[in-house]
Amino acid sequence: MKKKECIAMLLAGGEGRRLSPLTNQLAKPAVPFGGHYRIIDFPLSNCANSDIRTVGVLTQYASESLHSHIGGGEPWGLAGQQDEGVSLLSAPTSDACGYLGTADAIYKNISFIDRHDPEHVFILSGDHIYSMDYRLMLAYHKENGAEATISVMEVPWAEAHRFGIMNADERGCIKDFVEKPTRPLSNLASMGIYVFEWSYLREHLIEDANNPKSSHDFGKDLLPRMLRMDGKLFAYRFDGYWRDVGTIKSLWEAHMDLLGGQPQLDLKRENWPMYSRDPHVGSLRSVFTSKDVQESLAHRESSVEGSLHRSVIFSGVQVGKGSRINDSVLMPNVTIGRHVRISHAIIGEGAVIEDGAVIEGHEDEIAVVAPFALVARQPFADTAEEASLFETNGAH
Ligand code: ADQ
Ligand code: ADP
Repeated sequence: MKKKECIAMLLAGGEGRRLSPLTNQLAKPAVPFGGHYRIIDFPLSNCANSDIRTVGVLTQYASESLHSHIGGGEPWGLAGQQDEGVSLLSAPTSDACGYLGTADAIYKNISFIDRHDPEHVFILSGDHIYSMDYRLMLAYHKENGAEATISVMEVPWAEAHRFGIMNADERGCIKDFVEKPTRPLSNLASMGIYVFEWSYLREHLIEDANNPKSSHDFGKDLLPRMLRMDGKLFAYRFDGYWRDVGTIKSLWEAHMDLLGGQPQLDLKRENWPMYSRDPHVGSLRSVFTSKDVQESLAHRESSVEGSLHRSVIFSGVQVGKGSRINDSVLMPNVTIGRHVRISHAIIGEGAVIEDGAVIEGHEDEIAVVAPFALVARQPFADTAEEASLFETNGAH
């Protein structure tokens, strides 16, 4: 096999407990997003658009949900030649512990990477919503002669403790890095997107695997170790849209970012097509104002007889007469009866909401209905508070 400039390894095995109940039976990267897509479509489309044609997808938790979505990678144009395309790399079943951490997942696939003999390897995460041209990051990495480059952005200080946080000098050279610090010393956050010189990463993966004290995680173990050993690590500043949608609130917010006349997140960028399992062109209608539908995005294969305001509707959804859906996300095949009121909520795939039911969250506490749950009308719920109580008990 001829030497490749770079390949990508896409980490998609995390359990996504904070997205529960949406992830009760789905891997986080397989959670539906944006009326037509699943979260993993974002990094896969980025690979296709950045001309990275060899992608290993590391799956573990609920791996079938990802395997059936990705298949051979044809929809992303990543099926190609024999040494190209998407390879699904599950934790070996012979190994009872599976992948012990993100670094261990890559360590256990060293032979896969070696077969492609790349100069550089991208390590990507399967649960981020963003469009990024990885070629620009690779060019920056090469210009600096870096051994590792981490994609970064400034995050609000209040959020900094959720990320890997670093300091870099004016040239971008990283001086220190702490994973999820309780008291962050900067707000320059790792986006969990890395490119490494393969021979350098390989050496560190092997040493990490032999360290019984390590938790085998990129952020907790590998990156701090590389810095201790004077590695040449650089920060690549990204200034586009990027969201880690690891929580219900952030998943809801990212959906709201799709709405309005000039959405923060535009899925229809001319030179950056989004791909998914089913063909997508023209599958979504964005409606800014009509009598009953305002600032919403709805799949063409959905039927809405009630009213929508600032909501995202996936395929197969039905909304009955007299129902009002505000600031909400209705995932595929949700059925909503008549005279239902839903606001600030995410309704999981296949759920059924019966006539007259009320599901009301608010901005600080988004209501969630589990996939395939049945929510009946609450017999005595006269106030929104009682209704949301019922919702919490009945549908989680
Ligand atoms: P986290 O988001 O907490 O922090 P983590 O839970 O390690 O990262 O998940 C990273 C990716 O790896 C996810 O896509 C997840 O699905 C996958 N993954 C987790 N465990 C896995 C396993 N055993 N096998 C395969 N895949 C697995 C990371 C960085 C931070 C950075 C944030 C940005 O560690 O430094 O700030 O991402 O979101
Ligand atoms: P046009 O853009 O000419 O109206 P399309 O069928 O391409 O025709 O799109 C119809 C609407 O659907 C557009 O207004 C656009 O906002 C939305 N849309 C189309 N494709 C996508 C997509 N991939 N992601 C999000 N929205 C899309």
